[in-house]
Amino acid sequence: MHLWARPWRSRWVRLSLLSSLVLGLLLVSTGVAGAQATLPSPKSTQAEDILELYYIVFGVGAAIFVIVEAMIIFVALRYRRKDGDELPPQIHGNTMAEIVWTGIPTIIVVIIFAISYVVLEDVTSGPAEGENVVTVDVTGRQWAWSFAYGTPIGAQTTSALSHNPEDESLQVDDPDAFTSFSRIRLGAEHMRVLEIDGNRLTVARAIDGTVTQTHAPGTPIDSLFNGTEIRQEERLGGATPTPVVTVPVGTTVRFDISSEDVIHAFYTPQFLYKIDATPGRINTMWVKVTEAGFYESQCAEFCGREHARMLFTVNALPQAEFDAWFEAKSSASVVEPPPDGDGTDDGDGTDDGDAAVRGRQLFFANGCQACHGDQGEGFIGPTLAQTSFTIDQVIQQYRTPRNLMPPFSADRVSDAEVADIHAWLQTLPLPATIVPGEGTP
Ligand code: HEC
Ligand SMILES: [Cu+2]
Repeated sequence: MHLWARPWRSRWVRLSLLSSLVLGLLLVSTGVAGAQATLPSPKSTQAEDILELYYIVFGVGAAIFVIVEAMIIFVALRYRRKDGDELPPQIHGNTMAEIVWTGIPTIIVVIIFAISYVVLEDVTSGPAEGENVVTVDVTGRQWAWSFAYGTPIGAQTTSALSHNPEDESLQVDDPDAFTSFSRIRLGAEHMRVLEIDGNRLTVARAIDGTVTQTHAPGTPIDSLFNGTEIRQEERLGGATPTPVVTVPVGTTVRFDISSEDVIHAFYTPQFLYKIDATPGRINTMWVKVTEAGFYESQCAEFCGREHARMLFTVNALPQAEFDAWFEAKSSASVVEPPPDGDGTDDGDGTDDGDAAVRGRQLFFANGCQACHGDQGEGFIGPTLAQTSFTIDQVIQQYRTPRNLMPPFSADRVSDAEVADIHAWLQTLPLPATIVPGEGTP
């Protein structure tokens, strides 16, 4: 009997009906995911190129799919077996057909390769010679991001600094441009000035996980400042303080991305590509943003317990607003030298200046600034400047943190050192926006 008379009788017809139903449901379910189901709209020139490439590849794929499916359906219907059909002639090997079906895909692959290569070059090669660039140093760590910016300090090295991280002495042409504890950048390497002796600086190298590089005499020096801002955002189903990186619209931004601990990934959906933050090396991402706005972003590499909370936001400002922001931020973050520890005491028999100097060094040596900010202003952790916690409460927080903060045992930070850090925190100015904690004033 003819197959099409009672199609549901056929096992194959029933099977294909069932599978189309399942496939259809799957397809519909992708729509439920909302924004995740479609591509984000591109907000950088690089992202526009990437999207174009995506559409080309998708178009080629879709055309091949349609042609192949149409041919299969046509052949299946037109040449389906009819009652009384004999076995058709069997063909073995056809040189022409083989050349065609090898040649066409090869040509398609070569074309897609060539277009991809051009786009890749475009996206990764940075701006033309002499074009203005804003460099942002991005540091990922469990589980936060921080963003540093540099301003030329007008000084340069007059001696070389070798690749060896033990090499910590550096001669400069203008020592007056530095204060002890200035944070500087040579090439892409971060350092902190520990001591100034005539023209010689003693530095702590490779902070923020930056790779140690070689610096020839004549290397220009930038003064670095922490440009991370905090914004209260409705994400993860609640209000979350999220670190913000500020960039200009229309000027190429160079993100130098690194990590202090494990591998993270810097990902802004509207840029349409992501770059790993790898400890011990710097990966660069070029972006020329096309439209002002806040772009919600996140770590895109599973990096531990709080990975899902490792959010950040790109704040793209029109050039003039960015310049004003940069100006204000860089001058506000000139770090005043700490009390000099000259032996004066305020009546309690201790030299508070001295304690504050040590406290500040300990604060940075233990990486507290990563979560609490260079000036204890607060970031992923609460504002610590002028904390109303007693020393005992602070010690308790260090040994057994209430929540996210990693514990610091007594052999890492002794009770006496906690007291020094506490003394320094009391000397700090209160920031304009307080990140709340239990001991914030
Ligand atoms: C990984 C991020 C991180 C690091 C590193 C970190 N903290 Fe914290 N800190 C936090 C968070 C988050 C809190 C809020 C309470 C909690 O999660 O335990 C906090 C709370 C505190 C508090 C209590 C403040 C309050 O008002 O509630 C003090 C004091 C403090 N930290 C000091 C330090 C010091 C000093 C260091 C360096 C030795 C340090 N923290 C390192 C994240 C961090
Ligand atoms: Cu991460």
